[in-house]
Amino acid sequence: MVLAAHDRLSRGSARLARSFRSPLHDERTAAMLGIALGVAFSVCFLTGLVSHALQQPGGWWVWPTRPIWLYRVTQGLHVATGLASVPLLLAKLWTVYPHLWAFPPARSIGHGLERLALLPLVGGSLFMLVTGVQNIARWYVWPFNFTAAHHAVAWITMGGLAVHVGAKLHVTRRALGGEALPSGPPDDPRGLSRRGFFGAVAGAGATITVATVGQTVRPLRGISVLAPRDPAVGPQGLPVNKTAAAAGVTESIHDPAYRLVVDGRVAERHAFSLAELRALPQREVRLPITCVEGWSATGRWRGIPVADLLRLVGAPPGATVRVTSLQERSRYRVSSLNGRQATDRDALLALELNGEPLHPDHGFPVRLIAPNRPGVLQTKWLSRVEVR
Ligand code: HEM
Ligand code: HEM
Ligand SMILES: Nc1nc2c(c(=O)[nH]1)N[C@H]1C(S)=C(S)[C@@H](COP(=O)(O)O)O[C@H]1N2
Ligand SMILES: [Mo]
Repeated sequence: MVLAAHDRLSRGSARLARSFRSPLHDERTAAMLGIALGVAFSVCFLTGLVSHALQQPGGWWVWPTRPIWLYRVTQGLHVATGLASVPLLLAKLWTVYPHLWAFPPARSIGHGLERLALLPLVGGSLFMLVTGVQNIARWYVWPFNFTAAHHAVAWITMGGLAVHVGAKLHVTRRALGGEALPSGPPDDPRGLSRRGFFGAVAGAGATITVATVGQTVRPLRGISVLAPRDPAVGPQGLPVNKTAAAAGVTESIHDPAYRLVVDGRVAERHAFSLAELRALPQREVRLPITCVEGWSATGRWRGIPVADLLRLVGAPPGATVRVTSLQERSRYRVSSLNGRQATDRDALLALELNGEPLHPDHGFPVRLIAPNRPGVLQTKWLSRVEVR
């Protein structure tokens, strides 16, 4: 009886395979979409790891302060490539789904392991794209920490991908090489051709890109109708993720007793009033805010170079700096500058944006702005600068 059932399933699966005769389900299509996905996921993985490393404290990480636009490019690429992967992944899964019902499920132990690796690969890929899209749409519906889960599953997915590439290398070579494909029934002339299918997938990818990339490529903002952010919309012409009201600082930032405390390894502890800060020599720089969520926008910032302040308070050479916000509870209330970042001329304690005192939502009275860093590290509403 078991044998009879086995026989029926085998025949059923063979019949299913025969019913997918279109070239859209063949190995050449699967291999070409696979390579495109492999490249896209590698770009996402590497740029994601960069973004992760930049947010870890510790001086071991050597990331330059220049060019000032480097992180803007890597994170913009992360989100744009991830979004363009959505049609690629759907097309790939549609192409190979007849394989998923193959029976017997494993022809050998090796084949079984290869198929088991599809679980983290397919599940992980879907999870990465879904959580990524939810994150940039700021739709925080999960009970777990988004970033941590997105990061952990990235490793799992890439592990599955490595096994998959190893297992499919031979078929990929055969499918893309000059060798004749195993003879099959002729293409159905009524169906979509492979070229037409790739055209549709590429068109969907291009449409998604153009419809969203304007959140970081400003000239395209007019046509980026699906972008979560318009880089020109917000107080003083710049977007805001966390407003002063949402951060609970509307009163403390206007307190007449406000002081910016500078302490730590300094000759003497200082407490500057806003008027005293304004009286110090100022510098103006053009720098982007680059949100980890993929939007970015350039502003004209004016304030006190961190390096000047360090000299003024007698900090030792090579000192690192930790800034703290008036905001009481947030993952983003503190951030650090290593020695290289703290001595860059363009790292400012900014008091003005685009020619006006900072808007409360942009960090009034003082915020940090420094070149080539994730937006989450550009701390707003500063209360303390600690020299370490
Ligand atoms: C996110 C990335 C990827 C996903 C989710 C994915 C998913 C799948 C799935 C579910 C199958 C069907 C199961 C099977 O045939 O064993 C498959 C088959 C295949 N994949 Fe991938 N794949 C990815 C990347 C790649 C890459 C990078 C390559 C090329 C090096 C590739 C080449 C192939 C080939 C040649 C097949 C067999 C097609 C056939 O036998 O007709 N895939 N893929
Ligand atoms: C639509 C697709 C994707 C979108 C929209 C997206 C979006 C994001 C965002 C917004 C972050 C920053 C999170 C934060 O710091 O708060 C991020 C981080 C990251 N992403 Fe993606 N992502 C996508 C796909 C992928 C893929 C395919 C991979 C790898 C296979 C990947 C790997 C990572 C990694 C490793 C991080 C760093 C996490 C950390 O800082 O700990 N992402 N992604
Ligand atoms: N104290 C504090 N600073 C913060 C944040 C925050 O939530 N709290 N958000 C950060 C994030 S995620 C970004 S992208 C930038 C955005 O700066 P903007 O609102 O001036 O554009 O501020 C950063 N500074
Ligand atoms: Mo951000």
